[in-house]
Amino acid sequence: MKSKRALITGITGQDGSYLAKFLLNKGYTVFGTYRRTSTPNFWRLSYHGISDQIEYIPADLIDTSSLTEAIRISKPDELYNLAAQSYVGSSFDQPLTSGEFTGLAVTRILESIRIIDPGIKFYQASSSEIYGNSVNTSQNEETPFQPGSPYAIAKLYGYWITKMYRDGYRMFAANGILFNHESPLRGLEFVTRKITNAAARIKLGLQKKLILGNLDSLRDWGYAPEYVEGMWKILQLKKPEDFVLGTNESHTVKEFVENTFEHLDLDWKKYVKIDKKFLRIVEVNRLEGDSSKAKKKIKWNPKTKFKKLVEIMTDADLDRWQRWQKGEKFAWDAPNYIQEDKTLFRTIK
Ligand code: NAP
Ligand code: F7E
Repeated sequence: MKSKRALITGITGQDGSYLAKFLLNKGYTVFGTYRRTSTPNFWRLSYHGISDQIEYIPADLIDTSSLTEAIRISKPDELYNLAAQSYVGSSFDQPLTSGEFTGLAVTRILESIRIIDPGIKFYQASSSEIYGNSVNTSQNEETPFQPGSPYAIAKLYGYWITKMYRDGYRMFAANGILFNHESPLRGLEFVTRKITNAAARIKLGLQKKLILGNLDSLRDWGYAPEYVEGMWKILQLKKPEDFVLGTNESHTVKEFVENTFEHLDLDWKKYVKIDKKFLRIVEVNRLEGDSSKAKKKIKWNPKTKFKKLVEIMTDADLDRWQRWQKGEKFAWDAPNYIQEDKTLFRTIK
């Protein structure tokens, strides 16, 4: 039987790399777009040991012809649109490119699919951020949206345009409304990895303190490899539908800090400081994903609980810094990362 073909935008990111690995294991031919950067950033694909199994296509979300060309060359059965400016914090600093990459680019891809081959199945990486400060304690597919950041507003545009192409052009276009999902491959600016990376360094005497913003916000944190399986399951249905993927549990940032430091036998209160520069212009206080629909219709049921997730991430960062101390060379992001507390972010006046 001919192997299926998948095109992943954002293959160099956390989810892109896990999804590529998952699809390769299923026998897919995997194509991935990457954008030109001054320094190579394929470390996640190297981590999985799959960098030589991908067919790479250069493309940028602002460049329509490059996206069209990617679809024309790869002739995918399934297209997973994971590329985006994905950091909520940066969307306040760069609201316009966030709108371009995270919002308008979805239409660029959908239009290219419509013109080249409307039979391609399309997955849109939507986000729990579109719920914003919801009055509901947990959110499902019926919960009203009230996005609070340029990122969330752009994602909501992406959500609606995906639905519009599904309804209007009868295309297989589906939104996965994913709640936070993390892993040792998470970007260093996101709070979970910022905490586990800093705590590992503190444990080894490489860092003295960890500076954070709002410790009270509640998030529903799951384990990324389980979420990419959910993306695939959404595209295996006969008819396109939108799904919430989350763990149905929420925890505060403070709990994440406590669990991480406790796992390393450290007293977090000695090391964690608060600086208002890390407070969001608009904060989303509580998100918790009710994924009953996904459980029922696509048999998606995340197994990794909060405490286990903290341990996986903390152990991975500790291990990497220990290997680094021994002079081992391996593909990794942390040694080249900037000191975030020296960055002048846009702040609340
Ligand atoms: P990520 O690690 O930040 O990866 C984002 C990817 O997008 C990277 O490959 C990045 O390329 C690419 N990209 C950014 N701007 C681009 C541009 N202008 N042209 C081409 N590629 C561009 O994000 P992630 O955590 O894997 O998330 C994947 C998707 O799911 C994103 O759309 C995100 O918004 C969404 N999402 C994530 C979560 C979560 O908790 N992880 C939850 C809900 C939704 P570079 O490597 O070159 O930067
Ligand atoms: O913030 C608080 C911050 O940046 C989580 C993305 O994948 O999930 C992610 O968005 C919480 C917020 O993720 C710091 O204020 C405190 O309340 O890790 P985060 P996010 O904004 O939830 C959604 C679903 C996505 O779609 C996004 O793509 O942590 N927080 N102190 C901090 N956050 C950061 N980054 N840094 C701090 O120092």
